[in-house]
Amino acid sequence: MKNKIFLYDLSGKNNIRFSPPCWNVKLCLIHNNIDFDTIPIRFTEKNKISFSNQTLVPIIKYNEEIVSDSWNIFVWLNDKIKEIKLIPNEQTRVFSHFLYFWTSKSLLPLIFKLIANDIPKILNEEDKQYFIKTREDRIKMPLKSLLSDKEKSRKQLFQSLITFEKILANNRFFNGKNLGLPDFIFFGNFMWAEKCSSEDLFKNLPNIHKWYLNIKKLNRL
Ligand SMILES: N[C@@H](CCC(=O)N[C@@H](CS)C(=O)NCC(=O)O)C(=O)O
Repeated sequence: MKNKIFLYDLSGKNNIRFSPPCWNVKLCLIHNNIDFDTIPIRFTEKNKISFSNQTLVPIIKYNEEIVSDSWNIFVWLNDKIKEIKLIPNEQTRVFSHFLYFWTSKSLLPLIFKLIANDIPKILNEEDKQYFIKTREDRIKMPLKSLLSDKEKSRKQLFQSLITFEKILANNRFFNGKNLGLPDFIFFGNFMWAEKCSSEDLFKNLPNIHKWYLNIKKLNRL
């Protein structure tokens, strides 16, 4: 890459970075030694990203090119920087795309139930109000009502992660021997929980815990 990539990254109080898809993209960039800078944006700073004609992060800006949505960003990186072989074959593309949907539609909502009430603590006042309002509209109930169901949510999370726990019994990474796109897509969800909450997502999931710590250590995170 001749020039630097800019990544618009969700930020909370004290510059804390906690967005799952932003972490997925950052891990990919860091692991592949790609030169980038992040531009912090708070929930209520939509004006800063209006150039992208949508309202969510991550967004990549490279010269005049603008790419939003983590999956589109991975595909763009794969096409742009051939040397990193991010999507080396059709199987990786399909499995990774499955994981992109599964993590955002199944895993993320489960983790959300466990950490939703911790997230406002890392936001400034304006963002806190925005977050609570938009998320309560989305789940159609008060965030606080999730607190009484935590034990049930922990069991649901364990049940959905057990398949992935088993895969890691025989494979170092979801990508096989080496860290790759399926791992990047899985990783940010756990980093999100770590940044926002003290909830332990790895209870009785030693392989996933080891995988997570290993990735952090390998990439000095
Ligand atoms: N499918 C999208 C999801 C993007 C997304 O939901 N981003 C959240 C942060 S995790 C966001 O920008 N939220 C802003 C808001 O809710 O106003 C991706 O993978 O990039």
